[in-house]
Amino acid sequence: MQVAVEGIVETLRGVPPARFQPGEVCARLRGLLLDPRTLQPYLHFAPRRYTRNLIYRDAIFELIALCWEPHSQSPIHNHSGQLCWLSIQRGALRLENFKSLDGPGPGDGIRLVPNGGLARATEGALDLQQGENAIHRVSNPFEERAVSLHVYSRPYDTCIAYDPPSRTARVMKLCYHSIGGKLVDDPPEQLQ
Ligand code: 2CO
Ligand code: FE2
Repeated sequence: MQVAVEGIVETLRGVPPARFQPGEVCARLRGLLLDPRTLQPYLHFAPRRYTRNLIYRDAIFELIALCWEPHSQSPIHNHSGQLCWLSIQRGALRLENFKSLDGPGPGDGIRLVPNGGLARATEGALDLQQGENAIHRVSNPFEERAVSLHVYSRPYDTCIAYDPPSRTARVMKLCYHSIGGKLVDDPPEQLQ
């Protein structure tokens, strides 16, 4: 069954803050397919990169639609101390998890090793990042555009981005490409 974007916002707002935890939220997102007509206002693509489009935010969670052009990718980054649910709504994405041998950083001399994932996750797939050491990269190495819906609790304005060749881990600011369906005046450039 397809659900309107407004419906999932209301569903998530109805979760008591203390129960905004993996089990409760996974139960609401598992198998979720949004009505594409209601998602459309939040879909803004940009050449060669992914965009972050804010649908809803309060003190407990934010709901974001990410739009992935073919051959775009996120940096390798963390979700430390935060819960991150990712639900694929269109197309396919590669999900790669990593583990740091040297703590989360930021800093130098940080070695990462692969820690599982999915080479090709498709429509309806649900992923959860949790724990102090959640580090991952999401990419669209395929030939079709992809859209994913993300729930972050709590909302998240910075993360740590990792560069394995130089073993560095740096704080990175996260920006929205659109808010409530409206493009921001100065869309961010920093995402790959
Ligand atoms: N966390 C990244 C971001 O919000 C996207 S990868 O999926 O969690 O830009
Ligand atoms: Fe992420």
